[in-house]
Amino acid sequence: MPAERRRPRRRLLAAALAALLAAPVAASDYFSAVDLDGDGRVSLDEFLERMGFAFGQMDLDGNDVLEPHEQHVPDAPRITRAEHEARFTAQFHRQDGNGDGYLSRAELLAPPR
Ligand SMILES: [Ca+2]
Ligand SMILES: [Ca+2]
Repeated sequence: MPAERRRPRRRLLAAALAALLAAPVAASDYFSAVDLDGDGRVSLDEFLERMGFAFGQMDLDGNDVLEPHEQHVPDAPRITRAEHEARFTAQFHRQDGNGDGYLSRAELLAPPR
């Protein structure tokens, strides 16, 4: 593995983003991080942008596939970027409780459906 792949800073960033996706961290910060234009609601584009950014940070070799070691889960199935987007598109619509095409703060922070 080339040396630049092992830079601790990059590993820490990937781990931090993995934690961000997995854990109910500081809720207001998470909402603000996803609501990129700050209009108080999260569009599908914003949601996918944020999740795509996390994908890019975890995809250490940049091949648009997350291998198990890149997901920090030994038995995780490989995930392509397209599968990742499809998964989060589906989750967006499940979270959109009132079906208006945007996630409110409450909808975004609700337990995953
Ligand atoms: Ca927004
Ligand atoms: Ca909504």
